[in-house]
Amino acid sequence: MSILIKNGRIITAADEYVADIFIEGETISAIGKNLSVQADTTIDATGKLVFPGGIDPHVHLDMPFMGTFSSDTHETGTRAALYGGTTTVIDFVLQKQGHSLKEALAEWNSRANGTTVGDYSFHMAVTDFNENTRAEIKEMVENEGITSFKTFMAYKGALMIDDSQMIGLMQEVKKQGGMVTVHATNGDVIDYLVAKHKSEGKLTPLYHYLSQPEVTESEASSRFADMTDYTGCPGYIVHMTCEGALNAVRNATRRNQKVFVETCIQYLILDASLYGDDFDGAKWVMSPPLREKKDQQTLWAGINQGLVQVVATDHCPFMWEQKLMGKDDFSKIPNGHPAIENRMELLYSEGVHKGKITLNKYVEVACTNPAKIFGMFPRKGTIAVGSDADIVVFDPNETHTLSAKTHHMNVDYSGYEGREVTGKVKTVLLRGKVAIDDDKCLVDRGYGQFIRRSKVSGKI
Ligand code: DUC
Ligand code: ZN
Ligand code: ZN
Ligand code: ZN
Repeated sequence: MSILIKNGRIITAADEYVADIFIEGETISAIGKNLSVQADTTIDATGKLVFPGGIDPHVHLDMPFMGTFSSDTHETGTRAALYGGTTTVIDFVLQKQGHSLKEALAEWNSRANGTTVGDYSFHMAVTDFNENTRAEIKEMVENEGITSFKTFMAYKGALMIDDSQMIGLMQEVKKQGGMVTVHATNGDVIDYLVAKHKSEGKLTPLYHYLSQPEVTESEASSRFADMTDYTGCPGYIVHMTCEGALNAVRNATRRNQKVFVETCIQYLILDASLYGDDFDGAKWVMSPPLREKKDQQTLWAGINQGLVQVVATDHCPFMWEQKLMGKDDFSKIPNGHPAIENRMELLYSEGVHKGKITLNKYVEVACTNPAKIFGMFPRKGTIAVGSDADIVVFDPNETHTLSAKTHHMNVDYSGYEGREVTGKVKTVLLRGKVAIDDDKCLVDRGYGQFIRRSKVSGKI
């Protein structure tokens, strides 16, 4: 099976040029002007952008959390991702405290293996670091192709580890060639503020936001950076939202330290004014919460300064019925927001179309850097001879309106209902197969493959 994509404007993190791409089997076999090849299928990309399939390294599919499960399965979530131009996702396996990493991986494999539509990998969330866990880190890296280890500095009693566990984990992960990633907020301070607001009868979604002030994130980001500096372990801070936290990383650069930073699309374009005085704000109850306009400015600047390397989603959808679990108590609203399908189009529309980032930067933060940081490059994340043929053909001018009525995520509301975007995903290839064409999905459940990842160096 061969495919020729003709005459598109090819965008990578480094280049922009008009050429043809020839695909044989699952990989790109030639790139050039006016290629003279015989292809089974030809796609005319004249006037379109052609960029690598998006990589979303932060999604939660079918995840047990806060007494329920996130509502997208590995099937529905990866299919929705494909509709939105994201061909590979990295999902989180959660160790149960008191149990092993292997048990957790078996549980996630039982839900994801053979059910995904798009390609996927796993981060391992270490929620209980002890001598048994230590011995399993090497197995994860060497045998399972899982090279990133997620930690939580919040959610005490379920997910949080303390600083002594963090240091021990970092030392072991460094030794095995992996990376430690972190949800960096100060869980003790948040728990104190949650309890205080509840005791005062302050129970609406607004108080979710007011229980996680900027300082909880800047303090934890700074502490995490200090611990990675001390241990020498490669570090990555997920879903950064604010100026204070980014300045903690900026400070770390002054001692010549490198800490990777991810933000998510919602923190770039939505702000805390959405937490009004009624329950509607539950749509945006996520952790950390939305912040201020000044934080959006800092994050866009951080992308252009190279301090923020990745734009992900933290996709963690819940049906409105599930959100209602917290209708009388904000602390019972399942935390999370759906965006796996919207990230690439929103980042194009709000970032490239509005002149905040260049096209090359767009590809870098949405495709190339996630692949490099997490050990999938150059198989994923670029358009090059020998790379997987994961490709998006994109119309930069077509406008459309986002809505729960038309999205493919398994969730009955949209955080972006009625928002007009400029730019539309037209055709998506995954490993040499046309997966999406004109709003139709042409690959089945089970087409997605688990991507084993390489050891990482903390350098890109
Ligand atoms: N934050 C969320 O909003 N959802 C899932 C986990 C997290 O840290
Ligand atoms: Zn067990
Ligand atoms: Zn988190
Ligand atoms: Zn998350």
